[in-house]
Amino acid sequence: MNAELFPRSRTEVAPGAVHVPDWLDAGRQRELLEACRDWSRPPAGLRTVHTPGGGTMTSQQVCLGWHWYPYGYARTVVDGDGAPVKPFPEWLDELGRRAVADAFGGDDAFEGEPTAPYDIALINFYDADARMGMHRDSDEKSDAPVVSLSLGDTCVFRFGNTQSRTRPYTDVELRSGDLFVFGGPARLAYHGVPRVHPGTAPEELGLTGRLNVTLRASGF
Ligand SMILES: O=C(O)CCC(=O)C(=O)O
Repeated sequence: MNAELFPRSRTEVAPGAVHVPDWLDAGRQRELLEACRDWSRPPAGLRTVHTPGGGTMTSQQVCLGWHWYPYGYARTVVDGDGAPVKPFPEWLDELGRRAVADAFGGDDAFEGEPTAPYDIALINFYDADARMGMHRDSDEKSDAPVVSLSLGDTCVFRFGNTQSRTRPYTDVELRSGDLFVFGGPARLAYHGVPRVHPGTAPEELGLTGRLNVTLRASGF
């Protein structure tokens, strides 16, 4: 039995930032995982990202639509094998728009969002030791909300403020199938993943580790 003593519900973590637990059912999670496995294969597959300051990101990444590198976007994997970035499928745009509608449904401040189609996906894979430091998603021109989907292991997702990497922030537990959307006044908030809880993925999913898919609109 998997019943929660205190069922999780939609929560507005900050103005414009919404957590929707269990947004993807088990079947949809499996489909998205299979797609992530395909996208991870070379060419333009899963890669380790190095920052200009000499750092190495502990999560591994693959991109669709536009290739993100620190700190910009390109049409080819300029910091990897040089291959053209994989195409962004239309169904991911539909998924992104549905996610925004479900997260902000009935919220007048988000009436009409997003203004641009989703055309970028960043897929991050976290093993047990991987983390992501506090950062802002600020390399896009569009201010359409960022849509984040989680698969596999549970993580601590730290959602902060637009001014600094430090407090105030809120730690949210993101589990497999959860949706997190941030737009409007929260679009440029600092956020990160300080911790992954290994071995917490749903057994039937068949994933060791955590995958996060963020959908963004480039506005390019
Ligand atoms: O893994 C996550 O939940 C966050 C990913 C993230 O912050 C990013 O892709 O910019």
